[in-house]
Amino acid sequence: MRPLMVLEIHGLLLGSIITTFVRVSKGQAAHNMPTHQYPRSLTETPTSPCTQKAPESLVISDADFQQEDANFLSRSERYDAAVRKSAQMILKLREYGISDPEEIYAYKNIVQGQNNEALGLHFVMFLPTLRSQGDAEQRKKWLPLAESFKALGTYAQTEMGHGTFIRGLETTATYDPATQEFVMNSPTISSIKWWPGGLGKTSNHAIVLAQLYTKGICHGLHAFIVPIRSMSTHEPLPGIEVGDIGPKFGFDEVDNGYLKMDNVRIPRMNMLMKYAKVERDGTYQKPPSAKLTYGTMVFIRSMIVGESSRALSKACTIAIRYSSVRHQSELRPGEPEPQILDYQTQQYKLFPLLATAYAFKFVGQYMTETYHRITGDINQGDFSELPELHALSAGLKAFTTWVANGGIEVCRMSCGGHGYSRCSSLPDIYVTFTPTCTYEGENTVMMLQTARYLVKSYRQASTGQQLSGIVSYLNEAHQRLQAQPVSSRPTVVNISDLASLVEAYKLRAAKLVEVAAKSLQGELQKSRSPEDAWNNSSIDLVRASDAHCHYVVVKLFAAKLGEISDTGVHSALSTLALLYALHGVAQNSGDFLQAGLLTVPQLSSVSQRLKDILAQVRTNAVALVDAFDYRDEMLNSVLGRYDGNIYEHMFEWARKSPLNRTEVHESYHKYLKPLQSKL
Ligand SMILES: Cc1cc2nc3c(=O)[nH]c(=O)nc-3n(C[C@H](O)[C@H](O)[C@H](O)COP(=O)(O)OP(=O)(O)OC[C@H]3O[C@@H](n4cnc5c(N)ncnc54)[C@H](O)[C@@H]3O)c2cc1C
Ligand SMILES: *[C@@H]1O[C@H](CO)[C@@H](O)[C@H](O)[C@H]1NC(C)=O
Ligand SMILES: *[C@@H]1O[C@H](CO)[C@@H](O)[C@H](O)[C@H]1NC(C)=O
Ligand SMILES: *[C@@H]1O[C@H](CO)[C@@H](O)[C@H](O)[C@H]1NC(C)=O
Ligand SMILES: CC(=O)N[C@H]1CO[C@H](CO)[C@@H](O)[C@@H]1O
Repeated sequence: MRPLMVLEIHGLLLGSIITTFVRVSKGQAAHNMPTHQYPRSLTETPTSPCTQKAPESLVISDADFQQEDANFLSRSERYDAAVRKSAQMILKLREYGISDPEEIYAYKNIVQGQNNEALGLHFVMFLPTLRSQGDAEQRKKWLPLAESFKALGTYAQTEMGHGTFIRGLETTATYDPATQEFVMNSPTISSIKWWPGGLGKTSNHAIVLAQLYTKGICHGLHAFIVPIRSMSTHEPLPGIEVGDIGPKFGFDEVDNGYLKMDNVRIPRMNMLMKYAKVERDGTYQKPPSAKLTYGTMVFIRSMIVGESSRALSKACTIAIRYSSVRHQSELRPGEPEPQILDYQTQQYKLFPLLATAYAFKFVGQYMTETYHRITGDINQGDFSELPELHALSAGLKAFTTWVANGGIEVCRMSCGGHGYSRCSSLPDIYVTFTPTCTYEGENTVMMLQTARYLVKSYRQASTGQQLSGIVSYLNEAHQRLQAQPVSSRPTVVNISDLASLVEAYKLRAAKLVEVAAKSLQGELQKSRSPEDAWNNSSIDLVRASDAHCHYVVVKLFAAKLGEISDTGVHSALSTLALLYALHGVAQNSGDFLQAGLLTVPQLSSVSQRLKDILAQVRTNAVALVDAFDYRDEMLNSVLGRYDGNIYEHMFEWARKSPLNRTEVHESYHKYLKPLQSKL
């Protein structure tokens, strides 16, 4: 029996049933991939009919993906290994006929583990942008080149001096009718493209965002396909200065790059012209609607929500498994050291995060489903739900990445010193995940976008307009909040009842949207301009978005419970949902108190209830992380091993450190010995 099993025999069957539930309910389409049964021994864990883990098994059993530990490689070696894996992965995708973007995304995640992929941007930005913004002729020319990886591409938007505010980008594309070419320029240092993944060394093409000038007029940002390296020799082309931006917090294996262009001429047909056009003589045609480019953005943001759940559930798996193997200190004098998971404080750190990881999993599923539904509508020419989807994806991207980002670090610290070792995998998970708070829309800016939608909806509700979709609660809440002044309103929340808690989160969101809208209104009256008023209300606006997203997450978690028929699973996940909701109340009690949704005496009941729930979750904690179903090969964490046999493997891992290659390091001879002889 595995050591972890000896300590944790509760609830293993439950774990596998939950796995089944989560897998089945996400309706994961793995139809293109051959399925394999997991080679698990019956004595270790009960098998369930649905533990068919197609992509994982494909990758893990594949000798081509076996490799040395990236922790012991230099940055250049890590980049090299990442390119090799990407190249192999492409051949495999071909072999298995995987072409659906979501399936590619899933497969990529498994191949790369905690790290990134050298050709990531080619898949998530270059190809989708060619598909969505190229006209028929351009797609005919570029897609075969990109799909055969002759054209290796990235997406170069950010500049050294300009990120969030893309209208401020300085790169220019000036049309020259004499040669029917665009002349691309990076006019200043701050205009140098900076950050794009794969730009430094990997790509030979970049989709470059630049200010379009034709006939002396600037028409704003447009996308251009710029060849940056020779397709035969991979040497940079004339006028192009391209390279790697240097080491970062993480992303060691990725060549985030810079690009400076000096009078680089590209053919007219290299401007992506599905919507806006420049004719031969330089006449400019405007795009019909700016909304059309939202699709890719929404898709990527909904994928990032899934990323939040994945990163946090990995961190929880590692920390909770480790906490049940690790024994430390004394609780009762003279008795053996308890498992650290049996300290109430340890449970308080980890179990709410476990609940959060489940919550985000369901949010991710919901986002993907919603994206598909609304994309269907958009293809039918119905854009009505787009503003809501846009606001929702922006807010939930920010909400889930912020929470997961903080949560991963809590998991790491909860593992004590060993959590700081790279063998835990926690540092890697953190540094790889944390830029999701920044890229694809900086989180604060995303929250403010969601707030704009909320305030607009609030104003519509207060003029009696009926809202639809997720914000429709603003109608109801408006009437309710109007009807009763705070002081006389009875406490609405029953802290033992999830439905009542969902209701409380809703009213808290409504209240904070109201506060933000009123603050904005107040500022408008004394401000010089709406923009100044906006700036002066932005703390309240972000709080409102945060509360709105929190409500959506609690609501989706509660709704998910309705889909569960197995009573054991239902009870376990209901407990987690209650934990998630109550923990949020405790952490934001000020809001709930202020809105009159909670009384001061109730606060101590919330604390007591939370403690009861922690003890309840303890029984199933390991099973609940097992249910996330990460194979050891995917976690790549000594602390998070399925068998719990950590100490032996930690020693084995440390021995592999390159510093141990020789018994005596050369620095001894070079510096220490001479020093000793001098003193
Ligand atoms: C690992 C990584 C990979 C990347 N990959 C790519 C890529 O492939 N291609 C690419 O083009 N770019 C890429 N980027 C760049 C990334 O998209 C930008 O960093 C991001 O858009 C944020 O812009 P910024 O860096 O200018 O931050 P800034 O906008 O300068 O943000 C700094 C601070 O200012 C605040 N702020 C900015 N505007 C506002 C506002 N309107 N209201 C309130 N506060 C505001 C922010 O909240 C933040 O706190 C990558 C970045 C990283 C870290
Ligand atoms: C609170 O909710 C619980 C669980 O749904 C229920 O058993 C209890 O009766 C409720 N209490 C009140 C006062 O409504
Ligand atoms: C914004 O708020 C600050 C601080 O409260 C205040 O000094 C300033 O006058 C406000 N600005 C505007 C334009 O209202
Ligand atoms: C935005 O608001 C803050 C706080 O009120 C103020 O200090 C700042 O000057 C404002 N920014 C601008 C650009 O006016
Ligand atoms: C003493 C010891 O275990 N040394 C090991 C240090 O690491 C190298 C690999 O980098 C091993 O080959 C040594 O055996």
